[in-house]
Amino acid sequence: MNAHLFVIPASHPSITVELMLDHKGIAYKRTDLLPVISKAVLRAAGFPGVTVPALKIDGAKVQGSRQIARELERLRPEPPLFPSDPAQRAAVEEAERFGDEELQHPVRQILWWSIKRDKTPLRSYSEGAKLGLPIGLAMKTAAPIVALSARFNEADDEHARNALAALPALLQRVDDWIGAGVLNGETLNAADFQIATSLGLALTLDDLRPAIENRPAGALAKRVVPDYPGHTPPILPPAWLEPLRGGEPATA
Ligand SMILES: N[C@@H](CCC(=O)N[C@@H](CS)C(=O)NCC(=O)O)C(=O)O
Repeated sequence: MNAHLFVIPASHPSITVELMLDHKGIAYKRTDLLPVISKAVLRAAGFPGVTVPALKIDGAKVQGSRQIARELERLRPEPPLFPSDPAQRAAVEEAERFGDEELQHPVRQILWWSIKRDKTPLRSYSEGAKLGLPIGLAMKTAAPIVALSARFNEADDEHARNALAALPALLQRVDDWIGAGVLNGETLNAADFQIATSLGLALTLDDLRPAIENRPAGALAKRVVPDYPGHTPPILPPAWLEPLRGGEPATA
């Protein structure tokens, strides 16, 4: 199988697809892209959309972590990403949809808000990446990329604060799915790979880690993505973190 994956280093849905390719035992070539510039490269490579993860596989061009999960399942059914039992599959698909549509973006907005405020941690998210130019130079040219990325992702004060306020309920839903056996079961499924990377990215922020690490959602992230790249020291206004301090999380 000929697979070529386009990613942005430390992009959570990109890591989801890397994990799923590994799960399927599919070897692949990876091209690392800088945010913003990624859009032009993907267009030039013939993809219809402008986001990563983007996968060329046996001639097909597939974008979006959920679409890619289905294509991988079609091309190589074993080991599966989805349960065969219809009710269990529906539950996994709902958790996967939640991970993509509800959990990914708030975490992305909190990260870009933080990086916009202080670009120093950006380098840690690109550790080991092959960006086609020296990492020091890439970081020196990062200011417009960060500004544009923050704008595309609506990572302004209002959205970042709303994202933080939404996080406790999102984490609770993950804990509940783990309790129900939909997530973090004996064999990992597409929803585990989808959700764990958003949690893994969130755990790279010192401001978020205490609200996540000691609960079932944290255990899932540590199992699936123990070495998530990047580290952001505390930067968020303490008042915005108040919603994360309410209530003791259940222990893992
Ligand atoms: N929900 C989509 C999200 C795709 C997405 O928004 N990817 C981001 C990176 S995490 C992207 O390509 N952003 C373009 C940019 O940063 O320039 C998926 O799961 O594939």
